[in-house]
Amino acid sequence: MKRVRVFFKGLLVIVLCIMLLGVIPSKASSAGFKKEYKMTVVVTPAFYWGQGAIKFAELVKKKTNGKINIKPYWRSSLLKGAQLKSAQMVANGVIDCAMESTINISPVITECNLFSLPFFINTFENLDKIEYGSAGKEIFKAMEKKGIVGLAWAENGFRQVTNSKKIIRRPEDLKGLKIRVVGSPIFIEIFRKLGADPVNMNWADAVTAFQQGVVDGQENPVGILVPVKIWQYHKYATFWNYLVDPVVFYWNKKQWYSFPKEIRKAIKEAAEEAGRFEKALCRAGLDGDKSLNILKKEFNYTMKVPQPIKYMESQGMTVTFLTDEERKAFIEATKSLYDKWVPKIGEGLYKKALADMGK
Ligand code: X2X
Repeated sequence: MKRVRVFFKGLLVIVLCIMLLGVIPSKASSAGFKKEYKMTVVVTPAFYWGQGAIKFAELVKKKTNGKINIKPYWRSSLLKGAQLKSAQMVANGVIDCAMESTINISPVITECNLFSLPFFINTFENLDKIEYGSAGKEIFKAMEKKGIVGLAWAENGFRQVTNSKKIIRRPEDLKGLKIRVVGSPIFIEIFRKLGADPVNMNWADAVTAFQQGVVDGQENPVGILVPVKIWQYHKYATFWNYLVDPVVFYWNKKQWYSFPKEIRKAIKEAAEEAGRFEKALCRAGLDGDKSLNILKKEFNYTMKVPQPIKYMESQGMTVTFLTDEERKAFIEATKSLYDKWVPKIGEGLYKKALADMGK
């Protein structure tokens, strides 16, 4: 009888051990992971930027073997359209992550206004030098201090002005034009300096404003202008590369460092790859064959609109490029903003950016 009891006790111990061994590893592998990680994005999948967000979510799922599922929420819907609140909401953990423009990050990370200094960074080469140079690193550090971790750079692009009234070649041409801008102070100040009448509005409301003619114009890069079919509302575009709009993949800091190392590595790699893809979409046809080739060779992707400027013209738009002389007048008109904004951005960061560009 005693032997039988010992046997059953032993059996029970073995069964319990097997159960524990089975349960513990599976619990550990899913421990701490949410069913869904919310990502805020200001645009929709119709835009190149939105395509980059989809690519990121797909790559993260693949590289983490399905452990991390990111769901993009389009048109800043988690923020009721208030795109400028994205960094604050990711920093406080209400939203897990974002793929956002530096303009929309700038209320929390003042350093991000570096990219919005008028006529400061004029070429893709200079932008890359800054992003992957000492200034870019300093911006990521500033982000960490405020509770968000920058994972990789992506892009919206150089912003160009469009309007329904006239060709813009000189600051005087902007006089009195109602131009929709993001509600970031530096944008309002730039357009006031140029004599325009800036109207600040979230992107979620902007298209209706174009349709109804509430505003005469707006400014955005090709990656927005082509998908939104801006020619439906505006006949005139001036390509002046007056400032640039990078996009950053970023994550709530507390959550980020709670992830195991291999998960962080996988997500970061996904962000870098999705960023490379999305940057190429936004630059396609604007940097010779470079980005078109990246898309074809690395991503097996053929661009539907490989020549965006010609395409805009074929849709009836008049696209204007400034001469150096004309450009100078815009530089002169906005130059005083540096006195106010460089100290806010940080003298040190500004100098690093200049050095990164070799200036
Ligand atoms: O609001 C805009 O213009 C947009 C979509 O370009 C940004 O989010 C900065």
